[in-house]
Amino acid sequence: MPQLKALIFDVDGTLSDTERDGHRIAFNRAFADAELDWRWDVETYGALLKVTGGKERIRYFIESFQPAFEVPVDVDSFIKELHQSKTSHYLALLESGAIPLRPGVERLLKEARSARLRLGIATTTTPENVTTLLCATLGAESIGWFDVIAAGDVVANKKPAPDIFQYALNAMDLSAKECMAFEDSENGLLSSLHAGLKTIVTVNGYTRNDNFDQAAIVLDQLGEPDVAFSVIDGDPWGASLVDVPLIRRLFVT
Ligand code: XBP
Ligand code: MG
Repeated sequence: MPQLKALIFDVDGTLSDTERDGHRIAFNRAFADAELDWRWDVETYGALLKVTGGKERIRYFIESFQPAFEVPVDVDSFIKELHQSKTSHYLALLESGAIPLRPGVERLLKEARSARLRLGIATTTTPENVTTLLCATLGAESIGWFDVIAAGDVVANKKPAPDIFQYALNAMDLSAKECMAFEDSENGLLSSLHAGLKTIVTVNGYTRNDNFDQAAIVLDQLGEPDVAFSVIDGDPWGASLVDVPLIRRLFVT
């Protein structure tokens, strides 16, 4: 039976609830700067989230929601520049402290380190978004807690493809059977499962109704000593928060 050696975390929706009040706001500020009359309200953004990757999401929006938009000749450059503007706005939101970690994240990361479990990140978002989030919430030294920050365009095929988790496993020189993944969405779970990882899911407002078949357990959050998680699916083995003992229990089940 392989031994648990590492935890690999998704970022958006898992480490922090970044989409509704973070990325979505940043996209809208970039659209305003570009004098585009596009505004992604909460509901529209929820529909657009089925496409992972900010650049891919803009392209999908143009193709599926803006039939009358006069697409620039060099649409790739147009999207790239718009996305760079969005990322600048998103980084500013992170640096302002507007986006905290979800409950239990800091606690679990520190517990995992104390238990000598290695840590990795596998995310679709832009690498700078990850390091800035870690700096803003845990301090700059937390970047070094992770053996790999596998992020964004480092792989050609984004989630739900397994590429980003496979990239992280290769970088850590680990097999999927030695790791537990943490995700928040159906796209993310498909990615981690197809890469062969058991996966703990913590849902959020946008993903609560996603399909999480085959997840090790589905929760509303990781929990804290004074705030128990709610179990949406799976067996918590009597636990009220996600800690290393529960992860080990789920890992061998
Ligand atoms: C979520 C995503 C990202 C963000 C936007 O990534 O799909 O595209 O929505 O970030 P994950 P970018 O859940 O894998 O962390 O604009 O930088 O892509
Ligand atoms: Mg996510």
